Amino acid sequence: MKLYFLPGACSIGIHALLAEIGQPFEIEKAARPGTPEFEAYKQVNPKGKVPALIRHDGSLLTEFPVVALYLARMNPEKELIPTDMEGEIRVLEMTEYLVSTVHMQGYTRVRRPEKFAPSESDHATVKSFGLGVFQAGLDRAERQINGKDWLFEKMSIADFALFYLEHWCVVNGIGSLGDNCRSHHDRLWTNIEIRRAIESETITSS
Ligand SMILES: N[C@@H](CCC(=O)N[C@@H](CS)C(=O)NCC(=O)O)C(=O)O
Repeated sequence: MKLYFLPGACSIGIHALLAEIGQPFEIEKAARPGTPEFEAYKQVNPKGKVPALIRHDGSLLTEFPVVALYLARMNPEKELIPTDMEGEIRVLEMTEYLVSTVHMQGYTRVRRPEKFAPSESDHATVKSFGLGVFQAGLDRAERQINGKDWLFEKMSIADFALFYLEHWCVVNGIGSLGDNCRSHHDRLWTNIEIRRAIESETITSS
């Protein structure tokens, strides 16, 4: 299996998940739009995004929640997705919310306002709206953890979606973490396998 990543991008959530699972995998740096390497990367993933996973049979899998679910199902001994239907849909509901709303509708507005409004004069408004969505997501996660170690009773794929958002907050100073989210972030970040995996992204790409 091979993970295509961009250093520090949302693919760190899948990278951390692969490190937690502990089965062998490779990583390769993807390319950003506007770089000479991007056309070649689009031959691998026509969407041009990360995370992108090349599976054992050579096929491509994209979209964070789906890649995470696939990895959890492929490694059932790690119990990263509940096996009862109610448990499973609640974990998927949270994962989907964190990626599709908090990241794509919130954080992306703050970092890339030009994707939402061509006129620069609108960017401050777009960013402010995005920050509201992003912070509301972090606050919702904060309430849901409520003194537990994880979003649900056990560690699940949703924790890896929350982790990359928390990490962006810590590294880029966007939004703020409450005590539960801060401890949740640090619980994953101080896991040596996860830390090594994410730090290797910078080494791989230099
Ligand atoms: N819906 C996709 C979104 C992935 C996404 O937007 N990834 C960003 C990185 S955080 C990306 O590849 N950006 C490249 C770019 O557009 O420059 C998913 O869930 O995986």
